[in-house]
Amino acid sequence: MERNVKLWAMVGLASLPLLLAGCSNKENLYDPVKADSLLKEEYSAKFVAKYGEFSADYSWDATSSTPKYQSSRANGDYTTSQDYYEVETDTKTWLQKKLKNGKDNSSLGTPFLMTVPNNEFTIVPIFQGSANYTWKLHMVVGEGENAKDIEFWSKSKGIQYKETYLSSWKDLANRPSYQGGSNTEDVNSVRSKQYTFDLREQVGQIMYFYLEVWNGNTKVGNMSSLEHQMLALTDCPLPGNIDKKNEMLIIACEDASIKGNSDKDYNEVVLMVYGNPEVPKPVEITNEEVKEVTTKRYMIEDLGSTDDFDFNDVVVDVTRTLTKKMTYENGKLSASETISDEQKAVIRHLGGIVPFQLKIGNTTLEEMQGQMDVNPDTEFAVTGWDPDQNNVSATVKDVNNGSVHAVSFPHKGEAPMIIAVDAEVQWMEERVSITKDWFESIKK
Ligand SMILES: [Ca+2]
Ligand SMILES: [Ca+2]
Ligand SMILES: [Ca+2]
Repeated sequence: MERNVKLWAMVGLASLPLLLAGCSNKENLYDPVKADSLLKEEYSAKFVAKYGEFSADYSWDATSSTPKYQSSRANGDYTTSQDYYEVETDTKTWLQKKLKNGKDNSSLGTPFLMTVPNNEFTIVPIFQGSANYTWKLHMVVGEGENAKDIEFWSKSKGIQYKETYLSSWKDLANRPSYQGGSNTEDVNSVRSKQYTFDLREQVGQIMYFYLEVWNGNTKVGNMSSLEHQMLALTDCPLPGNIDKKNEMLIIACEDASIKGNSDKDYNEVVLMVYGNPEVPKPVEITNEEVKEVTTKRYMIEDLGSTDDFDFNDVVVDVTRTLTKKMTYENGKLSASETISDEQKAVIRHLGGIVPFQLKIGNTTLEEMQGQMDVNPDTEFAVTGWDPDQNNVSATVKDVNNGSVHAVSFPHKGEAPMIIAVDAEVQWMEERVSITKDWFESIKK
């Protein structure tokens, strides 16, 4: 691979004098096919001259989290910490205020699932209320045949406590019922083992929790976040003993069916989830429907000049919103069906002079005039965009000789005229080239 790139780069550079010579040859200018290939060769050569060689497997797609619901099984699962995490008093105080014991707290949240973040995240049980039932905590990652059900914790497992009058830590599982049993409400301190997951291979996929609930040897049911048996609370202050780079989320669980005679206080077990920089993002489920939104920002070079790489000549955000109908069985997702696919494109910025025509998915937009340094924010309905395929292209017109150039999303190893980034990434100032470190963040 490396060798090919070098060779390709040398050819690119060696052809530069020929190209310059070619420009004075009028015959070449009027051969549109030749003009197109010459211009692109010139562009590639200058790109390599400016940035040096780049890996032949760069994809030029720097977006971080594309939902890929179809991909393979989770493999790494999780690791259990050697040390304990001690729950801060502030967290416990916040929790007890938020989740009033014995009160109906169901309005604090909706049914939800989550999406797998592109970083490790950690789950810690931080509170247990009084409960006769026992339970096993499951996390499901992915859906359909590839769904993986990971059982990673059970009631009181890995939790220790200290009474006000004791100086030593004891296992919660052995706390006598006359002292309060597994309820941590009135103990002085609580500490727990932590469960750290690395599911980056499944980034963007669906994940959710459920409690498998038992009454002695009789199974009561699966109490799932999909069916409003859990709350996702995002407003808890980050504890002082968690690094500030983390985001955190509280998951509060109700162990009796809220369709039955549950008190709906959601404090039988409370989990803290944290991750740097992100936790699994809760996604609200309304009427058993969920919206999966994917946005990519495409930054396009219009070839109006081949010596700047500002990638701001056309900046367009493309968004796909899939509405999926979810079907459950025993608290687990049994099927999801896409019931609508809405797509739009918004032209965020123009910074070039040549006329251009965008094609996004199956939709070819009207030709537009190039404009310098404007943010039109004009929106168009589009269809057929596939975020995994990056099927976005443009035709640009050379106003001097009328030649038309097709600009498409680059194949691996090609000098790019289009780059995909997250919609939060700002475009460059006029004629300020993107820097090389942009490519270094691009995944292979
Ligand atoms: Ca309850
Ligand atoms: Ca440019
Ligand atoms: Ca420009």
